[in-house]
Amino acid sequence: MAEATKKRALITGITGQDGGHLAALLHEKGYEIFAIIRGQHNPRREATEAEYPYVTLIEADLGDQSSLIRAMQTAKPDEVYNLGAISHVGYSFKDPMLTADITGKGVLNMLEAIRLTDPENKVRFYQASTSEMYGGLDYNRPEKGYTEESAFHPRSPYGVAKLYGYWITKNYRESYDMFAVSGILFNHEGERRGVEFVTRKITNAVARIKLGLQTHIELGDLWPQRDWGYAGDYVEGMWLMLQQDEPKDYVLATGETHSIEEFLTLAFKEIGIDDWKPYVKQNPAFMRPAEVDLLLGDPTKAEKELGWKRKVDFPGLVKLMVEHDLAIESTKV
Ligand code: NAP
Ligand code: F7E
Repeated sequence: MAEATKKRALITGITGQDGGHLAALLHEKGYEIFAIIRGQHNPRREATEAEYPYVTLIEADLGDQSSLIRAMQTAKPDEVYNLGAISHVGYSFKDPMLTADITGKGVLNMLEAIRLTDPENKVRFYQASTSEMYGGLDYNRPEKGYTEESAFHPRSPYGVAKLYGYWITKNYRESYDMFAVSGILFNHEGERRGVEFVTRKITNAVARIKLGLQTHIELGDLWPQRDWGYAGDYVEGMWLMLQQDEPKDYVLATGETHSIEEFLTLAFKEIGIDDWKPYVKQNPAFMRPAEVDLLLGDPTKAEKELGWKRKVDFPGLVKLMVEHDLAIESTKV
């Protein structure tokens, strides 16, 4: 892309999993990339600067609207991707107020910052909405999976806060004619996933068990089922949503669902262990006051209208994560 026509993007959540994948994708596409980073000494700053040297970091916080206005004035973006959030469902029960402030009201702070700095209404806005808004209960679950039309029933302070973010995004689209959309994304994982999430916790432990660095893993409930895809595929879908003629919301999912037990089976097989049970202990500390039993998404609309389709399947996802963690952990032996 020629320098003069370079598109500009502002990302929130650059230090997280999706922020990293998205920055890499937008860089490949020739964007000039800006991202907000919070805190006076963010422990992930150095690694972020090393991995994404082409990203300009701006100090700002989703809880501080004036800092978001300044970030908009500095970045002058064509597109804003709001990926920042308190994103851990279990943690949201421990800090529900912070979750409401950042995951919920943070979306409004960002939308207002855009409105105040973009009088011509040109900026396109992506909101990281989530399958956690559906809640995974039997009564509202269509057989082929949740769609953009399904009813919501969030089961955690995180899900409730995200539902606010979803509705305020829709409201700004309808009220102010903003190009503001939600991607309703089902779980997506990969080598950049935080170890506090169950897939990476498992693949990291499996690698360490193989290398003799750990004897077992402690987990909560093993029966919940998730529609797990690869994060690299999902950021492509986010970008596609902002390239359309019309602002619309889309579900991104694989259309398959698997239990944590199935994930354990495949992950342990990667290191030659057929029976994972002796290596797994259940610990109630990792159970939640209310659980989301089963998530399954129907990505038909995104496939038809965006031409989006996930490339990595479930066994491929587990394999790439275990291989990545074996490579990282083997440097510690
Ligand atoms: P993640 O790895 O947990 O990253 C969350 C990001 O939010 C981090 O960069 C974090 O920065 C930032 N953040 C937290 N508090 C903030 C604040 N007050 N101000 C500014 N930034 C703040 O999450 P992810 O997996 O990449 O997910 C990206 C987004 O998609 C999130 O909104 C998540 O809720 C949503 N989502 C994720 C999935 C999934 O399966 N991954 C599915 C659906 C929706 P610090 O380093 O400063 O903490
Ligand atoms: O839990 C169970 C846990 O924390 C998955 C976020 O990105 O995806 C993610 O939310 C399942 C749950 O992801 C442990 O109870 C058992 O049933 O990996 P998770 P999540 O809650 O599905 C959605 C779509 C988002 O939007 C969120 O931001 O695994 N589980 N034992 C455990 N979970 C964790 N974390 N740790 C355990 O030890």
